[in-house]
Amino acid sequence: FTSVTWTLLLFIYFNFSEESQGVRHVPVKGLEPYKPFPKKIYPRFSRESLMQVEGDRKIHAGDQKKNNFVETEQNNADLAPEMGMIFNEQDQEVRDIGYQKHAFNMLISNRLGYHRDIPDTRDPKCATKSYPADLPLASIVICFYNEAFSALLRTVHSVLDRTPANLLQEIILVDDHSELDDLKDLEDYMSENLPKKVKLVRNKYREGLIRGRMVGASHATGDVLVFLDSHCEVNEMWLQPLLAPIKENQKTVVCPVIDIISADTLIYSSSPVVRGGFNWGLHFKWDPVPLSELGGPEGFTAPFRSPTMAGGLFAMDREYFNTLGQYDSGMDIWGGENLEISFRIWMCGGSLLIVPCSRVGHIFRKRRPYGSPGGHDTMAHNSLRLAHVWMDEYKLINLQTNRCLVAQGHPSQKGGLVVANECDFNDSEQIWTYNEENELILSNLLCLDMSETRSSDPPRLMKCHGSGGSQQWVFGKNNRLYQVSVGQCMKLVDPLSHKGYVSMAICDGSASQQWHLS
Ligand code: LR7
Ligand code: MN
Repeated sequence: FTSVTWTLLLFIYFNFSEESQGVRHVPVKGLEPYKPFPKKIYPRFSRESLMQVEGDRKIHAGDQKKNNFVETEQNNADLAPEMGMIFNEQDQEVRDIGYQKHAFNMLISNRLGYHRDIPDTRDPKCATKSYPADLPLASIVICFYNEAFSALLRTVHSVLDRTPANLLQEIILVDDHSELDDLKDLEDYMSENLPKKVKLVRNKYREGLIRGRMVGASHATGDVLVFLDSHCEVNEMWLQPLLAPIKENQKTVVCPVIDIISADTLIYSSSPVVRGGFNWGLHFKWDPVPLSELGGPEGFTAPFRSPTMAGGLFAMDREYFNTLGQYDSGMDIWGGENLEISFRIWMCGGSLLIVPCSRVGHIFRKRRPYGSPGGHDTMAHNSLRLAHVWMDEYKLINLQTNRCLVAQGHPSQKGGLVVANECDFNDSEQIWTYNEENELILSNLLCLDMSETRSSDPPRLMKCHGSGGSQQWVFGKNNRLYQVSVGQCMKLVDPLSHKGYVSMAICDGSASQQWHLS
């Protein structure tokens, strides 16, 4: 008799309306064909030039021209292995300080300079799409706090290089009270190298990215706000596919596909097409996109609906942003605002789409290289605000955490019912044994049983009889807990009630029928 000890936990998943009428498509009728934006070839390192670099070279703002760049169209991946080579102590220092302050390889970032070619990661069919000529004007808002100078400037230049000037109203940089010295000289670089369209706002105090973006938006004059993190590179034709659905419907908020820029090699690579979700800890996560959301004549290139956004990269009509009340200005520093604005959009008549033909790369770091001023857990603070504002009674599910199946009375009481209560992992009376006979035994005493009951009655705790059937429980598809003799699944009766009653019901894969062993 071998047995495994498990605790039963119940999670309830939040379902966004799935009764989709299909994906909306960007209209193509009667529009001018897209004329490719002239592609420039930028100077960059070749293997040879890199091997010849002089000893004490320091690559920094504006130093690019002094270096031995060679014109090439090579893919960034071809050059990457040597890009991080350390020739001397300065290189070592740049690399090490970079990891410490920014959590990515700043040596490579600096060497790449402010312009580089990146692979066009779009589906080839995207290049044949056309968009209206009279798209709304975009104001790009980029907040930064202690960003690596080269990463910030590459973000800005990639926008200038790959955005048609007639669609770009302005780029607004919001310095969230950075302390790094080189960022204090940003005006010098800007006045010498950047068009007047690029503006800089400095926060007097550290506001965090949420209020930082609100500051940026308050300076914007374009029709559409486009938010970007300060370590991004926009790809070929990134903006038009974002603006077109907004032109069509002011309440449509759109995200590009976020490509991956490696924190260690700065190699730019394509991301799979996924959509945003979340878990009950209110953490953002990626989910696969159901095929039913992807179909249509445009296939995988059509915008599709997403329950949530990752947060950093999206475009939204400026007026609609204001109508919705912008962000929750009580949120601090980092975290939670991405789910908050997603809920806000869906619950206030808008919709959120991911646009596969728009690609923007983002440096994915392994850790966040900064804290919050008071050392507070701002993610928790912000998520609680989100739960209180938007989740109504659903916040009870979220704030009571998970529930575990326990005896309603004493676990040794024969005929007693079971209920789902708050989990307590130190409570031995919550420990179930699930054995090879598919019996569920509570505290090594009684078996979960459905004998001589109507099929919809709640399960009881009875003496184990060892002959399967009414005491046989099988975990199956959709985390269901199937009762063999009754032919039904165990269900939490009212997920929002504190009572935690369970009963049997026809298996339907719904959230209230999902049970987990942990
Ligand atoms: O106090 C701060 N002030 C700022 O201005 C802290 C940060 N910032 C800036 C920062 O310099 C950066 O430009 O705000 C921007 C975002 O901060 P990151 O890059 O540290 O955030 P992240 O990329 O780790 O986290 C993601 O989730 C955040 C939740 O608050 C934000 O929504 C980020 O924008 C978001 N990034 C993305 O969505 C990119 C794709 C990541 C994924 C998945
Ligand atoms: Mn980021």
